[in-house]
Amino acid sequence: MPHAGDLLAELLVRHGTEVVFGQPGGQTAALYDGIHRRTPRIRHVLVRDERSAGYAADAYARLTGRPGLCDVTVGPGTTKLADGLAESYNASVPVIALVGELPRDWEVLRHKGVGSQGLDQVRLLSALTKQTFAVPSLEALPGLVRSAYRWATSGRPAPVALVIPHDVLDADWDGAEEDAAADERYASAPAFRPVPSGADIEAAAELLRRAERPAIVAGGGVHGSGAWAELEALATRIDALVVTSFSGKGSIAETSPLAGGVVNPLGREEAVELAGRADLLFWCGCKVGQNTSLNWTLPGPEQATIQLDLDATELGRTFRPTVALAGDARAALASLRELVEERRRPGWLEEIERARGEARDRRDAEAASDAAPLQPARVLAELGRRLSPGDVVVSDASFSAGWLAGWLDAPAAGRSFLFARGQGGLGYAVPAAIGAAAARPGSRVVTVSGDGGFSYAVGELATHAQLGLRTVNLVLNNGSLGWLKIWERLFFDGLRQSVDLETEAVVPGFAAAASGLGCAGFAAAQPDELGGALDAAFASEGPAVVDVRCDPWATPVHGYRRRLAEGGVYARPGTVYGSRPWHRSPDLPG
Ligand SMILES: Cc1ncc(C[n+]2csc(CCOP(=O)(O)OP(=O)(O)O)c2C)c(N)n1
Ligand SMILES: [Mg+2]
Repeated sequence: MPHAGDLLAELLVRHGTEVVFGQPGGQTAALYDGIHRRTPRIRHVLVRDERSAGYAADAYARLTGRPGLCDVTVGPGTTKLADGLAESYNASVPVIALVGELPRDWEVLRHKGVGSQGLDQVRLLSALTKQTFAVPSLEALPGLVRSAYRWATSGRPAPVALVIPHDVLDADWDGAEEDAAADERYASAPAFRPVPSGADIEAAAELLRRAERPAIVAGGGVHGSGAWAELEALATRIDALVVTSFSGKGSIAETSPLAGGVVNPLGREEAVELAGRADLLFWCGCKVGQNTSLNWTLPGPEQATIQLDLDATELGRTFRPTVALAGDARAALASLRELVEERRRPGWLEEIERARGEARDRRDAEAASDAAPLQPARVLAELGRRLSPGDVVVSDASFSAGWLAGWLDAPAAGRSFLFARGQGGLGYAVPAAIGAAAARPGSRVVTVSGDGGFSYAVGELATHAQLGLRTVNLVLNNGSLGWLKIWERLFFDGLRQSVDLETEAVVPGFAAAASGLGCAGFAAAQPDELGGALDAAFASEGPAVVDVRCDPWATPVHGYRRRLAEGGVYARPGTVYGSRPWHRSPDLPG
């Protein structure tokens, strides 16, 4: 007799889901049975930690636009999933979590504190999702699965959780065809593409016509909307600079003369410089968070702004845009392109070209370093030479994001870089690579992590090996929590408390760990060892790890570089937001 696990798996298949990432428990075994019977229409990927299931689902969703599916068992499975859901929620990524629960008649035991593994999962998950549904019965299951896809993909994409009691998932299902019906409209995000009002579009077009130094700040929403061609067409028509958030990297090919790179305190210098000089900043599918706004200093009070977001509640959050556009990026950019006449801005183009050239020269000089331990700039430049079109690059949190943003160009428009910018949690890259590989089966996936971040996720190398993934996992190993080491030194008078990850006697070796877990492992301590280690890793059939010994004081954060060069001791930074007033962006003159 088929059971609710069959019904659930069938509903997933009918919604276009082809893979689910997770770790089983007794409460969810029926789902595994349902998936097993439908393989290869749908398959299950076993990860070593539920945190990884969330990150893998997140990466899969970012690369495909379809909801990423993950499953966990009741209690400890759910608490470990929190990291992934938080990342997806804050980065607006559609994910659906299937969560095991105690049987319904054990509820009373949970409340008494004796129902094994029970906790208030709905309350916990509600803080981490746009919507959490407790499934009360088998009869309610189909409607709530359809609702999960609907909530995940319509409006602002986000994670959704379905909490399914053990007895509901084990219950017999009569196999009625109509139960498994799906609404394919919600199989990928965005389910709908709302168009901003004609008057708002015209007002935005007028600003774009008049701007002398227009700049577009492209966020993850450009990728989510698939608005690459429309963005480039508009930018090219008016000679607009295009800078991006980390999540928006690749909104435009960074080889384009209009591309300024990632604007962020650890992004590209020219992006920061040029964005500050624009007379019009057009924020496009970007939530204008702390980092992309350079600690809320962008937009400046004298800069006119257009803000475009699918989620209207984002508009005007930290400043009042001159023009606000509520709608889909692709639709809005296409309309603007139609309305705005072609106009060259030679002075602005020259400024862009000069800033790009000067910053590139400085980066090239740093990348040419022969120092040992190695400069991460050199490592990234060497990595870049080995990447092929179609490769996916996944960054861990910490400095790796800045090294990637600065020293690797997005070679073409499209999403080929993934950053954990929702939460910035360490340990994202290696698990996310599992989801990236599922989303892009033919592609090589490259991860870049620090040794601290990599340590969170070492166990997942066994998953890479078991699946035979074509991954190259680069560890920028500075023997420490480098970010915090620098922070303590600068802001706490040279402090060095709990930031070192090794002693003279004990130095973790990630190449050896990799080979112990079924991957190829390579190490480079000297500049002349680096090329060979990378070549060997790229030539590997299966997953490889390259452990590179790096300068512990190297940092991509502009402010730290300056302070380290000055060698001073600084006041504790405290918070900056409270001191920045909410302001109204002006109109352009004339
Ligand atoms: C889960 C988590 N814990 C703590 C932090 C705070 N944090 C930010 S950067 C960092 C250091 C990370 O070290 P590593 O991965 O080796 O990178 P490095 O700074 O050395 O380049 C820490 C602890 C975080 N971002 N995420
Ligand atoms: Mg480190």
